Amino acid sequence: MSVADTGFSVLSEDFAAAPHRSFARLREQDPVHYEPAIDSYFLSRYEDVKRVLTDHEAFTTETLVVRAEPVMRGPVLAQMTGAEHTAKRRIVVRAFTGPALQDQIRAIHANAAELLAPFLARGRFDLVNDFGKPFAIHVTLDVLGLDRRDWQRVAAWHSGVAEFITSLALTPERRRHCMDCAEQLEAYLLPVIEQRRRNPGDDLISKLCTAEFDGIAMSDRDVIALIINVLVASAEPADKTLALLFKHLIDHPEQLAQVRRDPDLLAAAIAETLRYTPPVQLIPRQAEEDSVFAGTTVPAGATVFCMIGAANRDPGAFTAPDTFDIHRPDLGTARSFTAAAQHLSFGTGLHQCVGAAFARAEIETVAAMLLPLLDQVRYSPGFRYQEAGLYTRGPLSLSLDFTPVR
Ligand code: 2IO
Repeated sequence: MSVADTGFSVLSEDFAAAPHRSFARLREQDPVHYEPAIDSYFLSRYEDVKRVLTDHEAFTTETLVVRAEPVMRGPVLAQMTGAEHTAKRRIVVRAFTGPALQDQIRAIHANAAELLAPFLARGRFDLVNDFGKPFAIHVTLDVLGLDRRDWQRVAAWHSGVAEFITSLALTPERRRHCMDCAEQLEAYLLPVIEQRRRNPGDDLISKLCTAEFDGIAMSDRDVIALIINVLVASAEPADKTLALLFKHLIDHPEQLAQVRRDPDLLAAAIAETLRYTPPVQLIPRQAEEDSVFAGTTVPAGATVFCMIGAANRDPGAFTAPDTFDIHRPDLGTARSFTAAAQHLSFGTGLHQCVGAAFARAEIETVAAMLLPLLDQVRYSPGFRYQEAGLYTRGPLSLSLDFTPVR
């Protein structure tokens, strides 16, 4: 079925208000949805999405040349293949696992404590804007080894870069704004890179500057692209995931009580939040050959968007998929942050998220710290819940009241 048949569009206000309401209809009646205004196909079935993300011959990340490279200022990990991909991916994985991750957990703690302090005695804060967004940027700056005092500038440049990557259509004015942000971010990073090449520390930028591939150090352009890659991938989904976790727990008081009693359940609550409401809703690929899905041909050269939110709610993959349940037997919590994850919120295949273990540690650490402090946590009086975003999606704000800490 096409747009002409149903009038349905992924670009409509209706869909933007609550995408999950259309997921079942898309999977059942329009599983290869074509969107003429942006000449792209939207796949919503679990098996189809999984096929696109694991058939690296038929579906490539070539789409990132236009969807990301202009603002990343060079190639990101997801664009690479073969030996270069293996080597550079390993450098980044090493910076987000093992002993490096232990250092990061300390930084996560310190940042969370500092940012939360001013709100504790007030008994009210906006988990997205007062806390989550600055927290995500602060943690990312620490990981990269950038100056935390620059956080507001970096946050502003980051939103421009993220807007470029996560927009399905951009006006020339917005595109110019995003490019300006990317250019300013690049100008800010260049002298830092020069300094780290001379005097490396143990931060990620230094590791990128000193690493060799084929006996040759990476160029400034390559280092910049990987820094912006890490910046966007770490900062953009973090506040959304944290706020969605708290929203779901507040909306399911019995599950909140269970997590409070047994913080070991937090990992399951985070995994279920990622499955139920993935902060990254779309993953783009380019079809390299004609491919048939459910009887419909996606032509070679087409842009294909994998609808992660719809795939994660496919009844073929999860029982009672529209129910938030941290105890669901088909979740597989331990696997949920690895290559064996059943949900597709970190993607799957060769380019599966390198930061999955870091993401879990980040959200688990901050949630474990927040829960005991936010006694009687509830929505503030008059608060109206709103989500935004088709590509990355999360609460615009989450104003919470709790018993003031004295
Ligand atoms: C940054 C979209 C938040 C990635 C992207 C150009 C590449 C890649 C992703 C995720 C999440 C961001 N794509 N991370 O979907 O590195």
